[in-house]
Amino acid sequence: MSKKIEVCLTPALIGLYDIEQSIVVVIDILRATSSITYGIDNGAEAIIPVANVDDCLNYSDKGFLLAAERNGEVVVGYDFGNSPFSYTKEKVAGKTIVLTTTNGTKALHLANKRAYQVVIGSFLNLDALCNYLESQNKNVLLLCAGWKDQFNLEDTLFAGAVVNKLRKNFKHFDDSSVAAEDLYLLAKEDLRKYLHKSSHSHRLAQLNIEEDVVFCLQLNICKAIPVLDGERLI
Ligand code: 3SL
Repeated sequence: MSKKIEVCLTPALIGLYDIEQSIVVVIDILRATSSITYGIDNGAEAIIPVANVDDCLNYSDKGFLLAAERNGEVVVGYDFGNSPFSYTKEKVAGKTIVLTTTNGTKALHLANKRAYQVVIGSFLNLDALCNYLESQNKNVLLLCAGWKDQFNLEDTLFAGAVVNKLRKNFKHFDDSSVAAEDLYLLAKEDLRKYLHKSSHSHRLAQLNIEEDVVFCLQLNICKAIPVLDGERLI
């Protein structure tokens, strides 16, 4: 099979892609898919992504941790939100977390409806993810969660990093993947500096969570590749 890589630049465009036979990589670098990667790598039993804040409450009698973020902030009354620092070994090992976020969990739900398989990508697991994708005889769709259905820089940069790593083993690339790779090549010497231009960096800086951005841009500190199994990421 001559394998194809495509990049879906926002969840609003997902309907245009034929993903029944593709592995979909959901990408929300700041911060959902970075925190999910870190949590699973730190031994969380599962993370259940739900689309709405109220959906978390359906799980409130099961002894799970309930995590909810909207517009970058922890929703009042929940155990925590979307900061990677809430997904340390001490906090999540052996636990199931029910999580809802502004964009990341929404993208996961859209992908889960049709894809052959849904996995999680972040700079934290870049090499492990690329090794996995290389080893599979499947097309790949890199789905950028963006911000409220709009394009964003950080997810596109990561998509470009994946395209760049997989270039040798894949035959077909759509124009979005070529553009994402070009953007990555432009920014890769100093991703943090480049991302000072991004709207979400500004949003997070206003919330005083700059350290989360720095954390999420670390390369390959995790081996886990979270995968959706029914409603659970494991
Ligand atoms: O939208 C999301 O899924 C979040 O990652 C956004 S935030 O980084 O928590 O603001």
